[in-house]
Amino acid sequence: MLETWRWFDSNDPISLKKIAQAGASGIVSSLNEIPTGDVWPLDNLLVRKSMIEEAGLTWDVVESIPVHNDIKTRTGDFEKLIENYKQSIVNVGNAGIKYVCYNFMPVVDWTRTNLDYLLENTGSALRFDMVDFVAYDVYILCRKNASASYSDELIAEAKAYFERMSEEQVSMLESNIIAGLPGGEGSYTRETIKAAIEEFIALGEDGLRANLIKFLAEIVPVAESVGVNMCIHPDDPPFSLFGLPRVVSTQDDVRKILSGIDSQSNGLTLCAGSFGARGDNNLEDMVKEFGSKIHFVHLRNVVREDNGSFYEAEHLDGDNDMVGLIDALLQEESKRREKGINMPIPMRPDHGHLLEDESASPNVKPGYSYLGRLKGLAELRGVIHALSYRK
Ligand code: DNO
Repeated sequence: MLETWRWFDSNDPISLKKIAQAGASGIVSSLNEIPTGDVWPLDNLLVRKSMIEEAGLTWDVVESIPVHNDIKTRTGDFEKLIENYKQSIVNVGNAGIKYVCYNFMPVVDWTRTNLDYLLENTGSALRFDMVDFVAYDVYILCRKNASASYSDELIAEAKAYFERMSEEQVSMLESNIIAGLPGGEGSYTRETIKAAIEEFIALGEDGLRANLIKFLAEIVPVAESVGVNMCIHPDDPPFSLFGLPRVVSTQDDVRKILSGIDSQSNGLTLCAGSFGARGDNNLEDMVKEFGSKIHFVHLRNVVREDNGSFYEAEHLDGDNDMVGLIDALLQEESKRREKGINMPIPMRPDHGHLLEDESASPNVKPGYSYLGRLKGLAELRGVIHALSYRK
């Protein structure tokens, strides 16, 4: 497996030098400075690439080229936006980068309710708490018909929680949910998010999936022509939020996407933490089924709770069998080698805990601390080495 690391850009508090010292050889990055929907210029890609290479690293994966909401709804200027997206893929291919991660989450990108969840060891983690989320949706955002999306029990708990909340807690929860997290797409106010939600709810799951397949039908041949492998990132969390349709949450969802447009360039980002937040997703089985179409992996673990809440655990701890998953990925790589295909799977330690040395540092992005990821990468590397040695 290729050890990679997410580096946002030159404003990232974690320097390329530190990343090289962590032992990663590859970089996962994105041109965040380009507004969503615009073409990524080849020149900007080449400048970013040479910065990375000067540090002795390689730019292996683009994460993400964000997909504009108008493409997801096929409204407004979507045809022009798709043309721009194709041109960005061509430019990425011409810059020599082989993988493009993207997602098709409606309205909100990855979502957590608590960015500083205290762990027993006094470090902190990211958490998605169902009761907090329902309190926001039903009692703070006051979305129309929101209560129809949840059980009576959850609504009662959310009401009790909302009644205890201070104003400060309300605004913190609101900004965690709607202001957007690092690398995420979309930042809203209460009014703009409500309008966006209505539009997507009207589309429904079948409508959203059909729009994804139509988008892929246009971009995948272009990706193929320049040697780029598209890899869709799952919904995070992998279930409906705000009553919105979700189409990349389960093994069956992925099956529909990959078979919708059958091409090596139409692949998957296996994000263990996202898919693994559902107990009914079997990660090893996904590796076996989707095999050669797995182009990129995010290795991260979660502890799930009964009502749908979860928090991000140590990389080797939590409810997903990380050793089993890595074993399955190594087997997939050896199948590729047997066929003479030189495509090691890029992986990155996804997120990390916030530990003492960085806890007072104002610039650390939620989930993207240095030490937490350094620890995660070291543990994962240990597993990879041990399993590779055995084979
Ligand atoms: C969170 C990430 C997301 C992800 C994008 C993929 O840490 O997994 O930012 O990169 O949603 O398009």
